[in-house]
Amino acid sequence: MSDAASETTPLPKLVVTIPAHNEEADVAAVIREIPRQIAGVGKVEVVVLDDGSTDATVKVALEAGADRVISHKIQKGLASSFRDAVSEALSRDADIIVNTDADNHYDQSRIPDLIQPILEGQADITIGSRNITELPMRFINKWGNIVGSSLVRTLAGLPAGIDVSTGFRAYTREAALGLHVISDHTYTHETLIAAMEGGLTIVDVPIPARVVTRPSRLIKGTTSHIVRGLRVIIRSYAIYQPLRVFLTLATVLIIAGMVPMIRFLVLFFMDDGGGHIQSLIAGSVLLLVGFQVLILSLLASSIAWNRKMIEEILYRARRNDYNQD
Ligand SMILES: Nc1nc2c(ncn2[C@@H]2O[C@H](COP(=O)(O)OP(=O)(O)OP(=O)(O)O)[C@@H](O)[C@H]2O)c(=O)[nH]1
Ligand SMILES: [Mg+2]
Repeated sequence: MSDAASETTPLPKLVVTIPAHNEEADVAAVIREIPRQIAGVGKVEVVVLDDGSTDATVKVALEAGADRVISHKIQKGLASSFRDAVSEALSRDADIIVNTDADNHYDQSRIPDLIQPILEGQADITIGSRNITELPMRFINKWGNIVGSSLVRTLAGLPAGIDVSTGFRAYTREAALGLHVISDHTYTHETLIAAMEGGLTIVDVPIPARVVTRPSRLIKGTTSHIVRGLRVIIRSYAIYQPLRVFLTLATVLIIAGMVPMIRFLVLFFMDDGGGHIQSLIAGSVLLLVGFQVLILSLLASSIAWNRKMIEEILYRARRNDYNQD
């Protein structure tokens, strides 16, 4: 690049965000491992989102060199912290945002690899996919991840192999401006479904993760984790792909209703109209419910159109807010 060109186009700024809830033992190592000089990047800053920690997370993070620590007085949850992290990074003029966890699970020295496709203009979002099948993770974490990942991948049409629940990701400023997380538990699945719907380019960057032995801050119990995970996935689909979800359901119900109905009609005409009232009832109920779901799919899709317009307005409002100097 010529001198004149480098003067006119400053190198992008990277802000690394770290959500943390009671992470005094590991957060310092994470912060220290973040490279502060990266080829192709002008400046690197670190922002920690302390979510009502009751230990020394804040003090330890500041001592380890965090540029800013934002504290929630009470624990608001990971998704809410992620929203605040993105806002803070945008208002610090980040061109690229990397999110990582505070438990030393991810290898921060690989951040340059994670952001490379973004620097090259090849990606809007990159996903640092872990070596899930080889990692000795908690049973529920591992299988929840494998099942949840393949479910979300297939339904959303994500590239094969992407680790849907990894916290190690990078976003361009534009992608971050368009992210609106609604869930309160976790943001990982929802952001990917929304990004695919928005036509963003998601690139997979396989980066092996380390084994973590400390108890999860996120998973309180197996059942509650499964229920919450399923709720997030179902809700995301109902919100982002309503026509697909409700039309599929309506088709299944209508087909299931037509089988007993046809049986009833055939027997009605062959036997001169006697009996088979059960088939008539079952068929009618299924068909009725099926057609109601069909109407619901139209309603849901018009609500989705509204949501898209609201998101467009939100995106423009945020762009105006954050891009002002
Ligand atoms: N802000 C905030 N951060 C949280 C909360 N719960 C967990 N975290 C942080 O989110 C990150 C992920 O939490 P973990 O406890 O590592 O979750 P995990 O069960 O190990 O899940 P994986 O790391 O994806 O395998 C860590 O940096 C936590 O400190 C929360 O309620 N609020
Ligand atoms: Mg973890």
